Amino acid sequence: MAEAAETLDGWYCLHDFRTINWTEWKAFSSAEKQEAIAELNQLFSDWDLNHQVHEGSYGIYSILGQKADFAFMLLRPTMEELSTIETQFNKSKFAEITEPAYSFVSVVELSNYLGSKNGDPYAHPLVQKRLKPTLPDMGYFCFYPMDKKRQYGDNWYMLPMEERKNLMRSHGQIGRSYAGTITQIITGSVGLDDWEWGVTLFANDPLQFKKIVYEMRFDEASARFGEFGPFYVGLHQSPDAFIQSLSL
Ligand code: 76R
Repeated sequence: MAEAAETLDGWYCLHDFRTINWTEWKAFSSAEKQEAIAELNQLFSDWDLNHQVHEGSYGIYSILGQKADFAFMLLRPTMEELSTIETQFNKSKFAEITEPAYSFVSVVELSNYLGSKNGDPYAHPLVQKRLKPTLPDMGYFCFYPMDKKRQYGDNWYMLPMEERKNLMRSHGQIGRSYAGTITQIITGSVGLDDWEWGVTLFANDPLQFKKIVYEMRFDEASARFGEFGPFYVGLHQSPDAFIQSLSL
């Protein structure tokens, strides 16, 4: 058996994609709209408070294309908290006129391919910062799930550790050349959802998503072993902007 990679695991993560049934929203009376907006404001201000005291984080994104209209990315120390938030939202007036589009359950993950073996890796402040990330205030968001191949001949999970380390080193080098341009959060979902990882990217220029993903396609870790699910791209929205967009 190949040596298993060890993971460092941080906050749990829910990516929740929904569409809006505009016909139903427009049919709401103004009292119903007000009720829906007041509830949303309350929910968002709870999320914001949690984010300020660094007990979790959240992002609201307006999704382009027909796969979804908006997405919430929510991070919390426990699954229970995520479950509570999901139920709170589902019971809200606004949720009555939304429909599920896609969701992804995972946990923020760092692997041991490139880290040093000395001491407790969790003790490192930089590791803590990456395992409990504050979602960046960058203009654009990109999410997609992925797997590493398990096919005869190209089975990532049967490669020796040394070989996987070399491949991840090259992958990390490409990644680091986008420092300051792309912020990435890798969340692990083996045993939690249908794919092995969620890749969430943030940038101020959406073209950089295309650049990094394309460049990585030529790198062996992705070229040979990467398998990809659906891509979602969107714009970061403040709670106020999200609510404003309902009345446009
Ligand atoms: O965590 C680190 O910074 C160390 C280096 C590193 C690891 C171990 C790293 C760096 N990644 C790691 C692991 Mn990554 N990453 C992706 C994608 O579209 C594609 O082809 C792949 C999707 C992108 C865009 C990306 C970006 N990475 C992983 C893993 C887990 C693999 C495993 O355990 O087998 C996956 C699935 C994955 C996928 N990666 C970086 C980036 C970027 C931008 C970096 C540099 C981060 C930085 O140092 O700032």
